[in-house]
Amino acid sequence: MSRLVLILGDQLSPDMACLRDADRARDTVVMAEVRSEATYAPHHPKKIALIFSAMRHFAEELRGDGWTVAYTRYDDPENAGSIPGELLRRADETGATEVIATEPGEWRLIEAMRDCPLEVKLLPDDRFVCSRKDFEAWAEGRKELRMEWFYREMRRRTGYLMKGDDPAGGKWNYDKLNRKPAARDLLRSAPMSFTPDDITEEVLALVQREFPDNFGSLRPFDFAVTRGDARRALSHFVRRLLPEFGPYQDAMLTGEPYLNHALISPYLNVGLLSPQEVCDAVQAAWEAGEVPIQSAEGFIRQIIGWREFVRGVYFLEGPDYPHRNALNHQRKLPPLYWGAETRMACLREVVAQTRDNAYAHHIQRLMVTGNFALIAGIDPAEVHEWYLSVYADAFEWVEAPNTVGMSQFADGGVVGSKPYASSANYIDRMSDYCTGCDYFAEKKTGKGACPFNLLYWHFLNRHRDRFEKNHRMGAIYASWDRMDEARRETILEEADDFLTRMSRGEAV
Ligand code: FAD
Ligand code: DLZ
Ligand code: SF4
Repeated sequence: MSRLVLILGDQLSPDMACLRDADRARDTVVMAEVRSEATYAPHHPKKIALIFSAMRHFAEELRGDGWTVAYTRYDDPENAGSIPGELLRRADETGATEVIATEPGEWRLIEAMRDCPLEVKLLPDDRFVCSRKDFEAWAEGRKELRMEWFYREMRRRTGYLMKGDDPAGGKWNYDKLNRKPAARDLLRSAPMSFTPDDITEEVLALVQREFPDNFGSLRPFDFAVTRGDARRALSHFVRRLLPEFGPYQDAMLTGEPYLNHALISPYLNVGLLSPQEVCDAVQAAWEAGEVPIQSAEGFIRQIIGWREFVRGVYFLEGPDYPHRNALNHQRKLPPLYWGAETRMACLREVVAQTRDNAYAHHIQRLMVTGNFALIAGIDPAEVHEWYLSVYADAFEWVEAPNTVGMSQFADGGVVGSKPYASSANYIDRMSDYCTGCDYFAEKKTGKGACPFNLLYWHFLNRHRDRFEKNHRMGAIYASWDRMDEARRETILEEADDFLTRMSRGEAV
């Protein structure tokens, strides 16, 4: 009896577990562009185009490898509109009763697969360095889950940047060397960009027609949509940008969305690149003396450390994780996140880049949009939906721990030991945003005071009970207490006034 083999839009790897388990002579691969996946969040048009185009290219590749592929396009009149619906339709057509699938990266879809009336065999997704089972074993009995310890274990396990049992260069982590602001450099390469082929042009027309109101610019569209092109993007990054990645990974510059970043997360997350091939390329460049240790280490840590760690946390914590709200933040996400006018230059710049490119780098996401939402007390569910929608690399297993956990502290401290809350000081040091702003980074109160300065103390004051005992935050509360009372009152009143005006819909 023939079986159905499900490939989702973020499972575009030739070595998927479900393909290894299937028989290309008699089984049918099912791929479907469906309404339920395209609308569970108001995805950026570039994200939908990337996924649909990469799916269509991958289906062609599978056919070339001898697979029978039943592919449903978004505008097919027979389209059932959901993944289980499409499986049922294809089961009727082929007579198959059994489905082989690889576990989806989102609880919502895992549950939908479990409820599917067909017999579904769900295989573990083994495209990661650390399996779900291994992460559970690592986490077992630990009072706190800290990325740094997990990362060291992954270094030992994979052997990346190791000299025997010791870290190459003598240190596990070179972050202290990696915090330089960037200067403008006309010679810095941009990430590699790709001209749409006929398949992509057809998808772009479809996305334009079907999703005209989604936030974000569809064109220019220059993402890679095949493995070959994603690999070209990776080697371009390793040769041209990685050597200076380390020192400048936290820097932000107006009009320069990418700096030394790789722009490979969309390719990794849909399956066009594997974490191992990315790390192998970095290791090889380091061994050849083309990349200094602080850049190689800074980058490999993101892949085998953070990326694997957040996935482990997402599955360990369970389906309620994305809905947590440990700080009980209830304020609505202000329209400035969807492009409405704001006087804050940093937010204006990061939101505009996000709208244009479906991309912002880590520090922009964490210390500008994330930091502001945290200190302004925005409902983390709304923040989560925004991040899940607007970035081309956003899939819940990786987005939710970064947003709900790292950035909003809504998980109560599972991902991070302290909240990423900061005043204007950090943004002013690491970027040039403040020079073009209506507010003044160095002004703490009064006309023109930067809202980050006001909201920072407002946040700390509101959550004193929770954070004052945190050993990494005691000194901050001590400096708050040293301020004279009138000044503290002024800060809190001005912060309240700002929040009221923002919630009223004023352009702040
Ligand atoms: P580089 O800076 O060049 O880093 C290299 C790679 O390391 C990335 O491609 C990515 O695969 C990995 N990486 C780095 N940091 C992380 C991290 N914290 N978690 C997981 N992987 C990491 N990343 C996503 O892939 N999808 C998301 O939906 C996502 N949402 C985020 C939301 C918030 C609030 C924050 C603070 C971070 C989020 N990140 C997310 C992590 C990080 O911002 C992106 O992975 C990174 O910006 C991708 O750009 P790049 O490929 O140029 O990365
Ligand atoms: C994100 C996405 C979108 C926009 N569209 C589809 C689709 O039409 N068909 C599909 O198979 N997958 C799509 N995806 C990716 C899924 O949402 C993703 O597999 C789950 O969120 C699990 O990570
Ligand atoms: Fe952002 Fe404040 Fe700097 Fe303006 S002054 S760019 S609001 S940090």
